[in-house]
Amino acid sequence: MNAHLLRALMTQSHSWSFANRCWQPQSLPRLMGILNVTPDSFSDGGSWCDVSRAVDHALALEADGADLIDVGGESTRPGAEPVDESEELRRVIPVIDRLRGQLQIPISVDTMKSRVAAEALIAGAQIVNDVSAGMFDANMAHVCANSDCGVILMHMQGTPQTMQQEPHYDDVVAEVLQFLEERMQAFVASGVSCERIVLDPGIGFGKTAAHNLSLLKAIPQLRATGRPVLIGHSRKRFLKHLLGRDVEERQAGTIGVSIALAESGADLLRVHDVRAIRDALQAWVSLRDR
Ligand code: PMM
Repeated sequence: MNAHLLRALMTQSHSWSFANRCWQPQSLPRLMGILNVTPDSFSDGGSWCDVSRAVDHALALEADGADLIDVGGESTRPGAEPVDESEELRRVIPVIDRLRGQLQIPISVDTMKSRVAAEALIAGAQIVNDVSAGMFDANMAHVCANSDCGVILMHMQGTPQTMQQEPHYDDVVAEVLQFLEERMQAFVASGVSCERIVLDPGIGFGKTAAHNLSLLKAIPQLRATGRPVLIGHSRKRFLKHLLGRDVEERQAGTIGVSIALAESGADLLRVHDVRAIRDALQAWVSLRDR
């Protein structure tokens, strides 16, 4: 299918349809609460490896106002070692299994592996969040096509092992957009309707601080694809560049960026500190709409 036909088929409504749900755009971005069941993620690594603690944390994120929970079993921080499939399955499936029936909100699985995605969908996840947009595992689009799950496609230059070595773009916004449109076309060609797809420019994935800032300013261009846009900026390293703060001191910076992203129309924010960001956004929008 060519790009013009694909554009013509797109609704431009930015609604997101998956698993018998249809999420329309709303005045505030929806919040994806982060649950990393990894020993080595950059900010919360090791905190939620025990299944019961992970489940309690997911329930707390829901109570704090998360709209969905993202469960990941492989760290993608710069330089992280890859995790083999059996270990990733061992980390995420029991958690998703326990959350099914306890959570009212949908679960996404943060994985680049089609088998992990497939098992997670069986266990109760309704969304696949693939930070490689199907580039790591060519079977990912097929697994998604065989389900009615939501699909998040993210841009990354290189791999987590190499991506921060020398990120380079001639025009970061144009190149990220082109990649995301091509990956969306590939998923559509495999049988995933575009209404099920969300796009993410991949903050921190093979980007300098300047690249990240350009992408954070490009929400309108990203949304011109017709698809909802997710941003994962929470506690990330560009905030060190902006504020000089280490990872445990980046909540205020994350909140400031969240408000700017809400103002420019981002549809979903992937965040650690759900309650603080929910409160900040609600206070901001109450004043704005008064
Ligand atoms: N960032 C991380 C992991 N998964 N998924 C999406 N869609 N977007 C992101 O920006 C993203 C992601 C790395 O951050 P973490 O270690 O805090 O989970």
